[in-house]
Amino acid sequence: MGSNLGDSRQLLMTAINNLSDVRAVSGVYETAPVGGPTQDAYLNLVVEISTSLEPYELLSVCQGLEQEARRVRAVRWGPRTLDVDILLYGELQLTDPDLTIPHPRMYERAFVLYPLAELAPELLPKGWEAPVADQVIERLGDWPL
Ligand code: A4P
Ligand code: MG
Repeated sequence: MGSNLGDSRQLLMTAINNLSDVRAVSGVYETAPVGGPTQDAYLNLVVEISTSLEPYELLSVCQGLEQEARRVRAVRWGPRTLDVDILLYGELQLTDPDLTIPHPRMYERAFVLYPLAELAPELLPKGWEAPVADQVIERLGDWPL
């Protein structure tokens, strides 16, 4: 999840509270914006849930949370009250513009890898050369994010 518009901390908390079966929540990271126009810093975190929803149903839930936060889409990678992306769904691999899993850009992004490493340091998504924790170690120079 990410937010850099409005009361980001509150918006993230509300989104988490509206998810079912939350298993774990990472710390909240203040991160410099990656891509897009000049914009404020983000707050980012990662949540683990257990779910019986199918991937596209889960995507709808994520988009519902964004609507609850009154997200407006103006520019790509622009500021947003709330972004809820699916990073991983078990071992599933899916390539569809509407839903690509693992998230195609998670590998390169410290703002994803740091919080993810708190919850799943040993995770090794298919195609990755090293587990999440190792990716973080390689990016220690990126701190502060
Ligand atoms: N979509 C495809 N795969 C997925 C997935 N795994 N999870 C589709 C969620 N959605 C997925 O999403 C655009 C389209 O991606 C949707 O129609 C959905 O069906 P969006 O939420 O409208 O826009 P977005 O998330 O901004 O798009 P995009 O291109 O996925 O952005 P990124 O790559 O996720 O980057 N900097 C910091 N510091 N922190 C951030 O959180 N986020 C972004 C967004 C850029 N810079 C950032 C941050
Ligand atoms: Mg998104």
